[in-house]
Amino acid sequence: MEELIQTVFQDFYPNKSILAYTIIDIGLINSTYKIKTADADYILQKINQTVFPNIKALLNNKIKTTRYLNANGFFTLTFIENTKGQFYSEQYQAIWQLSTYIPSLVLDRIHSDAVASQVGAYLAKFHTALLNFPVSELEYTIPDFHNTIKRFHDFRESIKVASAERLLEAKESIAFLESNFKNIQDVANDINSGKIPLRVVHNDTKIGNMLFDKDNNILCMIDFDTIMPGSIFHDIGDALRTGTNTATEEEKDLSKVSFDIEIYEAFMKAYVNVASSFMSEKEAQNIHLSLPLILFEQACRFLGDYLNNDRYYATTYEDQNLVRAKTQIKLMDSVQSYLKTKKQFSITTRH
Ligand code: GN1
Ligand code: MG
Repeated sequence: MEELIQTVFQDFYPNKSILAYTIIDIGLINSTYKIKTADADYILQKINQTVFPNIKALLNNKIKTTRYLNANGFFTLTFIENTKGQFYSEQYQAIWQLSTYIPSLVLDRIHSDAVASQVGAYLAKFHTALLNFPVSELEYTIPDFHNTIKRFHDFRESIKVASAERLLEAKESIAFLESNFKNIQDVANDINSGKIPLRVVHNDTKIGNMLFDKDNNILCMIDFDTIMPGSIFHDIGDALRTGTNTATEEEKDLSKVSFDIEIYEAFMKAYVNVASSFMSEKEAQNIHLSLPLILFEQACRFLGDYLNNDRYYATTYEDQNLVRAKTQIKLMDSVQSYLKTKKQFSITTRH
């Protein structure tokens, strides 16, 4: 392993030697290493080419958007070129990327209203910073990534091929998804038809993809693998999916999974406060559906993968994808009960 990391790193910095490296195992898709050298630290990442077969598109999107943000004074990741002037290295039949390490902390959920407000405002500023970036310059690294309708149909297909044991284990979760599709169907169709506008969005805004300083101030978002045209609802929903859960998506004890209303309201207020300057009427009217939409979609993905015998997400034990699906379903159920009783935010768009 050490030799492998050294060889790859030398494609970028032939004259630097690695003092130490550690594996960062929080993502479910790529393999990530933190590298220490005498004068600086780096993040080396091996891209999962099964999930991202179109590496050229992925690199195009990441490099263009991070450069654009940096050029406009919006602090973000910086990718490093190798000695051939490429932003990646091909070694050991894999594609590797190197970026500068940002000293920071990673949280798995939001613990206070103050952090919720910060994350909400940050996300709206991130969207604002990309408003003038031409959507047409981005490619679809994973087609239909947040096409919730298709995710639901794929989940239904997985029911047909699942083993009898797994079907039985997943019975209640399957029934929940079947009967709740109607609640998110309209907003999902409005996204697909373009009634809700396509913008440049991150598409993987779980709290674990945000870096904080020691005082819990957000520094930047990481993991630009899925930056693509999409809806702001995808980013809002994914940040809230992880941010408002009192447990993590991995929690086996469902009694610990509940919806933190205060975190939700603080986040939304701060997001809307910044984003009302650009949101369309249709976005303003439907923003409250962001969270149930993404919870539903994520539950379809986890449960579908469970029924497909865990082909997509990394797992370390049997039934892990079922556990993940159940946390999403429990949270969606609570969110829907809350939304029924709650008067929606009244948002005046300012343009
Ligand atoms: C994956 O890239 P990573 O591991 O942060 C997934 C997301 C899911 C998330 C669930 C490319 O995120 O869409 O929301 O797992 N990324 C991809 O934890 O499928
Ligand atoms: Mg990701």
